[in-house]
Amino acid sequence: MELLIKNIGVISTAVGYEPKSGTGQSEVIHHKDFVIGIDKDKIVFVGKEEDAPQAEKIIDAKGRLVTAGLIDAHTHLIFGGWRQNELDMKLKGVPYLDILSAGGGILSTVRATRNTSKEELKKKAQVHLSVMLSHGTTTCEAKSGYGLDMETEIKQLEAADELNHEQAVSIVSTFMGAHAIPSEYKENRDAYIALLREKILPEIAKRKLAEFCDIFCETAVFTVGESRKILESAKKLGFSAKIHADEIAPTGGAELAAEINAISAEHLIQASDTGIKKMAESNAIAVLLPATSFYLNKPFARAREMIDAGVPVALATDFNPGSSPNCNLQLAMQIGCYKYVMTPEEVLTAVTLNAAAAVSRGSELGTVEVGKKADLIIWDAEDLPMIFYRYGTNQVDTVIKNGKVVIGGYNVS
Ligand code: IZC
Ligand code: ZN
Repeated sequence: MELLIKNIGVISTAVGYEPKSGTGQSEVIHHKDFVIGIDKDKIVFVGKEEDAPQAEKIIDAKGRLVTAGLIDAHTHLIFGGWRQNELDMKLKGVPYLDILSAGGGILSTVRATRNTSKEELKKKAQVHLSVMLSHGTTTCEAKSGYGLDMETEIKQLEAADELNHEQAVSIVSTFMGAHAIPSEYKENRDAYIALLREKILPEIAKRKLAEFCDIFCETAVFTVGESRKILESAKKLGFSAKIHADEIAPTGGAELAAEINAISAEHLIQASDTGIKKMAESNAIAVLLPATSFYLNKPFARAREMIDAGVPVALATDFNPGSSPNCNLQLAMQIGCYKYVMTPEEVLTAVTLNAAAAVSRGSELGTVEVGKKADLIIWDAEDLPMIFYRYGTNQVDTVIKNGKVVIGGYNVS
């Protein structure tokens, strides 16, 4: 065995491979005085030190908390430019969708992304990935959707694919060409939808550049009918469906997610009672984005009701230049804890096992168990509540990714 983490105060972890809902969302085990054995990229031992195999190297966790690496299941990682010019409008109360209708918002990031080379996009995203990793994110999902044409969508997805191999954070790609109607199709939205279904989606599938297909199903963006059509085409090509659903207005996105067996519906601030009930029946995961509600000064999704209804809840940053310009998942966890009134255990499940399931990685990521990938965090905290209590401060000490120390490491001998 290559590595042993010993002197751990407590290992806090969800259990298993499937997303957790209802009371299961809080079923986190707190192992006291256990060690973790790692060989290559896998966890091979969790138990008492006297039963552990010999290890070549030891990490002293100094009596602190260990959890699985965090998984950020919703980001728009690759983009050109920023949108700090919109802050003033936002403070004056100009609605997010009005900025978009006037050709700003997503469309201004589309212009910037089209005008940025793949190498520049990668350099910029690399900085964000380093920030994510230093705050404990070991896997993130990354959506395209700032190209809205074949060339730029491919440029974004290739940038994500290359970065996946060049740095420590694993990246899972989602195609989101249906993020907005591009300006050049403003008067001919059906032609853009046909382009997506007939040309761009098949090309992305052929090149295997994304596993998921997402859509901004929202008033004045894509209707439920358009979203159904696009996602049905995507499913036929082998993509799993995700939906930006009921973020700003209740359009029936949660209901659609259930109807088409989407793996997840995301945002859900305005999800209806029926939508929540149908999601629980269909096992769709609710990926909630508390930092976005905070930043846009919007209501918070009804996380408690979703959990109680039996919907598995994941939390993510929604990192993007418009509605969530922050890629620190700890902050989203803390806002989720306070504003959704989720317990530390429920939030831990939301950013580990349920987030893993939301990106189809539940069998290999998201818990501290033998057989899972050795993606682990040693926290500068003695227990799980501490992470939530000391909000706004990065409490990550050491990050281990695929069995290798990638942040910290002064305590290895
Ligand atoms: O760039 O504004 N909500 N898409 C849907 C976003 C936010 C990203 C953006
Ligand atoms: Zn989003």
